[in-house]
Amino acid sequence: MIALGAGQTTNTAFIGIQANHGSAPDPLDQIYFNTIQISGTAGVGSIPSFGFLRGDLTASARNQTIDFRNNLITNTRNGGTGAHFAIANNFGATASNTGWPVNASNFNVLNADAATVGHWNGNLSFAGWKTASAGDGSSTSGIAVNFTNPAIGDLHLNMGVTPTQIESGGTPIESTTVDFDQQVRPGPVGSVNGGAFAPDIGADEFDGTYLDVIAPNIVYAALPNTTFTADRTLSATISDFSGVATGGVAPRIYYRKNARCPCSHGHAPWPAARCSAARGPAPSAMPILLVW
Ligand SMILES: [Ca+2]
Ligand SMILES: [Ca+2]
Repeated sequence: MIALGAGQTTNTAFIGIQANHGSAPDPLDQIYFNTIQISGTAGVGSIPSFGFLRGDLTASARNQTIDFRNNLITNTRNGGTGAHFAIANNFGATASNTGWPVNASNFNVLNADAATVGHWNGNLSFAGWKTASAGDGSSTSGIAVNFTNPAIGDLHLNMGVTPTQIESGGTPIESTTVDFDQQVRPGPVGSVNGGAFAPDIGADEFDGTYLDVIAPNIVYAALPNTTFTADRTLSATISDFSGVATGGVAPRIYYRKNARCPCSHGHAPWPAARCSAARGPAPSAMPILLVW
């Protein structure tokens, strides 16, 4: 947990984590599961601040290899004329993808002003950052984060049961099996709010409520046209990051038969059929068996 800048009005380059070293060959920086908050208001001056920066703030680029995952950054600093970034690649130098391959950064929370989420040869929005860095496709930005007591650097999460992408939003990393509190990842043990199936983002594994923003994957072969009127079967495989429901809330398909109208103009509605529980290795991959 890294908390910088609270109550600091000076014109200072607050940097949560800075990868500014170099050697030959360039090293690999593996940066996982950090919670970083940069806050406060600069009274004057143009010096920027960063949650994470690769570079040394000179015109010489640093190009060590970056592996930056499962980090939670909130940069709320303001004031002065400098920008305040969540993440940056070589501020003040020409940035490149040398040492920053596709998805070098991913599964992070990158909170900062919407116009300065990232810096890669210019100030970038979250969308711009993802394009420039060719990464962070599974990251998020601009989400609510409530810490227990940020004024004293206690960045444990205090989210109640409000659904959040922080819960189970990380990706497993074999070398890191516990959190800041030595609680098991994914977890913690005794979680009751429906998450804990993947690591949480940041330093604090917590019992949050998962916010499902990733659509399920549905694979099926479309039925060909036919003149036969016998019952037909459609099989589908459905998978979802958070699992697939079974029983009374299992997926169902709506279908049309005998030219029923898919509208509400007094015609019979589309009938529906629920997937057959008999065929599936639910919940991760459950075929649908439909008969009509
Ligand atoms: Ca959790
Ligand atoms: Ca914890």
